[in-house]
Amino acid sequence: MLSVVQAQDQHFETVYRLTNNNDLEVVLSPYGARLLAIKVPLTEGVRDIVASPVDLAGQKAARYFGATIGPVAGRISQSYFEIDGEKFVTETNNNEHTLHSGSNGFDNRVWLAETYEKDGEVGVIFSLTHEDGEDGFPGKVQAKVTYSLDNADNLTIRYDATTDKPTLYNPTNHGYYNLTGSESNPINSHFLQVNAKEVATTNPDVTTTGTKTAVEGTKFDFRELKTIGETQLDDPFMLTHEADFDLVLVSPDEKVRLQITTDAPGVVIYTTGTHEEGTLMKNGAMAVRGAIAIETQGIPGAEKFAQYGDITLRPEQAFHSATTYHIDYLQV
Ligand code: G6D
Repeated sequence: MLSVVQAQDQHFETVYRLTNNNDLEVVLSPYGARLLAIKVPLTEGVRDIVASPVDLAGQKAARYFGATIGPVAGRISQSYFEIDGEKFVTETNNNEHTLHSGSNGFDNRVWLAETYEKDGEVGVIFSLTHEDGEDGFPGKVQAKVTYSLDNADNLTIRYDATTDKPTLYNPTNHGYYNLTGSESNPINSHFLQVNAKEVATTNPDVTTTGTKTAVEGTKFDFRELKTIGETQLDDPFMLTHEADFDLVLVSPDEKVRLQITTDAPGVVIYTTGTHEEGTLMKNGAMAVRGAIAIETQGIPGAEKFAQYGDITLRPEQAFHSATTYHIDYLQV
């Protein structure tokens, strides 16, 4: 039955459980306005496709699993940006760059939460005020992240924000997935399709160069559904938005499809490596390549390179973006 409830969880303290008429369940935390679980009701049992550390302490240690990232996702190279000729300096926390807005980013905040139910959907509205100058970002930003679940098995995340001064705003959800239901299985046999003809070219330190690389003939060519194999990704795909979905991830047994549609210009896809290996997760210890992060967003580096778009937010504007995760699953 379609419902949203606040509950106390032994591992994650306060959580919000969204359930629809098909018994699909989404679990959220106010810490980082974070996606903790998507529990898919397969015939053989419930399969949780979201990779997450086993408890809140693990989430705080690992930082980004399922979290809302912001005000600016990705790397701000050299930890500075300019707006209207004024220079702003942000925290250096990754080589000489700012990753995911620094140590005090959206993922590391406790958001206010308000549940709602309306015709055909239930959800949680997370809100946060990011004060002028906090972590180096100008403007008092009123940020909202709304998760909603409907009876057609769509989880939608909506991002809304306003500012009282020109600033940067490029949020994402840093969801990690393993559609087998256990992060101790490498994701190599998952199938992936990404409707993108180009990626933003990256440097060895994963900052972007300002150029684009055609995917044709490269490891980035996922224009047709195929297995991920040993492909390592930590790259921004530039979505074409030409098909009725932008990307899809399919489980090795083909019982679960995660079909994603977004109005964001791009998606950073990151296959985990050794630095997550061994993390104690809900469903076992993290294997190398035990999950894949899918982060719809503006193209990282846009604050430096106009050819990547514009992530400036001005007082006369309001930021709106939405990403829908449609979960298809076999119940036969
Ligand atoms: C690594 O480069 C990657 C990032 O893209 C990712 O978000 C992070 O690990 C979790 O720094």
